[in-house]
Amino acid sequence: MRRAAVVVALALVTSACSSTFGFPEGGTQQGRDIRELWTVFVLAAIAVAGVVYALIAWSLLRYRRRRGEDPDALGRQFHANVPLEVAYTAIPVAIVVALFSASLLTERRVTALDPDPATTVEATAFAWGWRFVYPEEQIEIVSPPSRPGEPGPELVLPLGEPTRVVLRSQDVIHAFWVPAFNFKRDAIPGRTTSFDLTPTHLGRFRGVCAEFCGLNHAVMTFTVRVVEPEAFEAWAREAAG
Ligand SMILES: [Cu+2]
Repeated sequence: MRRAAVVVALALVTSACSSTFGFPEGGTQQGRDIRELWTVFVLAAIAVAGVVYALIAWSLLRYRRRRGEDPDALGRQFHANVPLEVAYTAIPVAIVVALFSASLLTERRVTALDPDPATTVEATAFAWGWRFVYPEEQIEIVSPPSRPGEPGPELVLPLGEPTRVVLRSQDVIHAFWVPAFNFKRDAIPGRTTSFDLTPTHLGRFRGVCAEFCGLNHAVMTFTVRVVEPEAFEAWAREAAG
């Protein structure tokens, strides 16, 4: 029985450590960073829940009314317990400070701009599509007319290298969202915002507009294709020509 419990506990702990707790793994360095922060939060939540449930169970069992006891009797009454009160104030505050600091550090890393990105894409959102311009490579990719089933334009990124995305909107508020990258950024008319994407996985990833922007919002999609850096060079030469 005890051995079975140990096996179950070990299985839970090891699966928890390798699990992403339902969060997408993150197809970029920045996305992974966010997922790791999520993992820290879930582990902290599990630890807090474990302590709370254990205390509830202990209180229920330890202070239950036993047979033959006076049903109206009160337990031992006391006023103030300074060490206990300090502990149950200081520990949650320390947890909040630690999680806040972890969030702040992650946010700084995720939003940091590489001083020397491998390439730059000027992404412009409009109702209802996207224009991706690579100024260095002299490439322009524009949405085909958006409609259901139309896959939208393709953004090509080199693997393992930071690509600077300079995001703008031409008309109303849109949002650049690639669910597999754990990343979303609003495109607000009159404002320019920049972020870096450093892909860690080859493949195609679905991108969508994540801010309701009118009739064809739902079909305002795009695809991100991550290729090896050499394949990116080859693609860029061909696309420019
Ligand atoms: Cu939209």
